[in-house]
Amino acid sequence: MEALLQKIEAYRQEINDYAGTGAEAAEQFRITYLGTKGLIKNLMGEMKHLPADRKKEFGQILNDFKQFTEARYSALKETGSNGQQSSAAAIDLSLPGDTIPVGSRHPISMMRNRIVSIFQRLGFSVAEGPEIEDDWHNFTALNLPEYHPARDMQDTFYISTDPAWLLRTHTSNIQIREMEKGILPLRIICPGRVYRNETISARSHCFFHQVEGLYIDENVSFADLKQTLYFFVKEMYGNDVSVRFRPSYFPFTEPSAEMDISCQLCKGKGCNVCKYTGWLEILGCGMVHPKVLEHCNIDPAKYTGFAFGMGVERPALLKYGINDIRLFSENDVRFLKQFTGVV
Ligand code: 2U9
Repeated sequence: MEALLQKIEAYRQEINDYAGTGAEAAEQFRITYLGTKGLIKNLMGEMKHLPADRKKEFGQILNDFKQFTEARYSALKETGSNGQQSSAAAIDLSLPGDTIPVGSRHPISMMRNRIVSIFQRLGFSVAEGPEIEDDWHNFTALNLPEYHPARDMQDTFYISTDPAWLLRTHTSNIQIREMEKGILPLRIICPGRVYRNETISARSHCFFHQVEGLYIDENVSFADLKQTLYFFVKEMYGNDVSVRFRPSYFPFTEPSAEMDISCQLCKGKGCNVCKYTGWLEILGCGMVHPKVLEHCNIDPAKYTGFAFGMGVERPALLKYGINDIRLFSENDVRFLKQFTGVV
């Protein structure tokens, strides 16, 4: 028994002084001391040769030695392959921290937020709606005739497994859904992504972003529409900008108009951005068609309203000097990081 105890003491010293590091050394250690043919198993085998009254005492000593060896093995395993300790104790708190790259707002989000916040200051609340929509909310309720070209498969993405559903072609479905709730007056601004089956190029994409607005109450007139949009333009483009309305046609508004601002780049003199007209088309608008009100159970004899819609991509291209619309959706950090710190 005494000889065995001396052996254990010697091993304890050996283990304490074990100089190996890294995964390979740890495995070698395990095989030597803790393995099925290792030293501890060997010592356990000696138990049967001891007198019965000393077995318990030896068992306790051996158990204690085994725990010590296992603890040393755990510490060795934590040693990195380069021999450096990776445990919490090895962390050098005086080193500078890792740099976390600062993200940026997407230019489309920045432009959308600018537009939306101007209307919020006029009392419009933000409303949102589904991007996958049915025919009623995207077309029929908006007075689009059955054979309107926009309904064509060439222009609209229908869900192939169930063509009763489609990807909305404008955010007007939001206004229909809000009007259907039957709570008036209604003053909402509706931002969102829309989808159209168009050939992708530097100038157009199969999805883009819109902001639309709707105001319905008693006695809302075209004069209200004009003053609201004048305010928007001054806030958005500055006080020195000129505005013009041109008559237009949309199935969901009557009368309808398009609004232009004087070209910001050439100050109205004419350049390649405004195609030498001096004007930039920025939005469409009009008085909500009585049929659209009726479709949403609103009495057109009592209520009137105006609506407008604009794309977000074009003003973002102009403001940030971007020449290719595809950059907005490619998630290239070299492009996106240029907007860090921009508001
Ligand atoms: C309801 C009633 C009327 C929204 C409107 C426009 C005119 C318009 C275009 C601008 C550029 C779409 O992104 S774009 O291609 N929009 O010209 N949008 S009036 O009229 C509505 C909407 C909802 C219930």
